Amino acid sequence: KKVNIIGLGYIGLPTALMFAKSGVKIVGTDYNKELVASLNRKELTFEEEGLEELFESALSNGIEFSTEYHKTDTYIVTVPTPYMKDSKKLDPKYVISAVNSVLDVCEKGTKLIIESTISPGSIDKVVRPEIVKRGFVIGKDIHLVHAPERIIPGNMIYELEYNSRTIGADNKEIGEEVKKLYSSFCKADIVVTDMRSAEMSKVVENTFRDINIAFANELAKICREDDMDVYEIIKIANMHPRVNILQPGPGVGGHCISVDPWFLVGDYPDLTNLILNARKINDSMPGHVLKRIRDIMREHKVKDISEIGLYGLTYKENVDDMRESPTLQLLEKMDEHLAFGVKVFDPFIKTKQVDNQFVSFEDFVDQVKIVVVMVAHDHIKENIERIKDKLVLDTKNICTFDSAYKL
Ligand code: SAJ
Repeated sequence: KKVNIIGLGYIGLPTALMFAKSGVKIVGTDYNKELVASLNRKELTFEEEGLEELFESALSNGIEFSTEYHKTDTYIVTVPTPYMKDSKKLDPKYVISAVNSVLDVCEKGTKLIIESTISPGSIDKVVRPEIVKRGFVIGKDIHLVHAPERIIPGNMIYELEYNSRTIGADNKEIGEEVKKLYSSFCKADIVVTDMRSAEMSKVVENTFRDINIAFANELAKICREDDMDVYEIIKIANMHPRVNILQPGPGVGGHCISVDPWFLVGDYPDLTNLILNARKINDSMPGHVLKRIRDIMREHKVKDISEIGLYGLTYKENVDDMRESPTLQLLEKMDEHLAFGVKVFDPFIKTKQVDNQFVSFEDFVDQVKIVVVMVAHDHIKENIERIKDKLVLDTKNICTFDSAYKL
């Protein structure tokens, strides 16, 4: 029987391809007709290291893509769970709609595996009621499983194979069956646990990283105050066997680390001082970058905003995803305080998604006086000599020359 993977985005597609490569019969479903058509034309929809080769193997193993749900007994839901900026809550509408579409076609005794990140408690609060409402008996007609994804953009294919995984299930036997399914490609440990622990551990992992980055960012601010070298200090501290501080930067973006901690803050407002403050520190970083830009403008008497260039629009290096990106947050802040006109460039952003501020790399290098490195793409590392004579604010500590200003 085939496994039907619902949602062919950043997580669903590589997962579907990996299953197919390992010999599992896969139908990938997405409601986006264009996306499905492009996959059927053998064209990938986003860039990721190793994805093309994986696509080839999956195609030769007969993977199918469709806009329709397939009648079968195993579904994996990898639809997006958008985040509502104002309420800081997760919007489960795509999960709800996927679950209902599965219920329309599935066989009795179906395993319904949710991989999408959800806020802890959502299986009970959101998913179960949908199933019960439709007259299905959970544990008999439908076996619910939560198998949160853990792969990192930029290294997804490797991590699919070598990261350990968590399977949350009501029923241990079903958990073991799902574990067997994922073992078709996952070489690492797969832990079977209860539903609540699976939901919670996923969010805890991302919250841990957010707090660690917040610590590094706070250190960067302290070091700025008295002109100390935060990178040197972190490097030395990390030589201690029990210290492992992450790197400061212009902010924390992406759809995961900057979002998931809010679920805990939302549900436990009285108990989440540390988590809330870590979020605040990381969210304050684009403002800190703006302050640094102002320092440099003042020092060098640069008055014209169009002489400032922001390098990098994506949320991190070597990916094409702009969700919650620190540069977009910085641009928003600049709009509040400065006139429009700062220039931007990113080698991964091909369309003019950022109005007419987006220029070619040639124009960028020609026209700006101050370069703010916001993202450490390989592209800028390879072209670092081209900006050597500019005033550079290096928020990612990649510059090989001493003249660069740091966070
Ligand atoms: N960042 C720093 N300093 C660092 C590391 C990261 O400022 O030392 C920034 C990045 O520049 C970026 C943000 O943090 O703006 C997040 O990037 P990331 O590479 O840390 O993580 P994501 O969001 O791409 O992926 C995370 C991963 N979670 C953990 O490492 C705990 C990944 O394994 C998850 O699967 C993913 O979230 C997810 O989907 O939840």
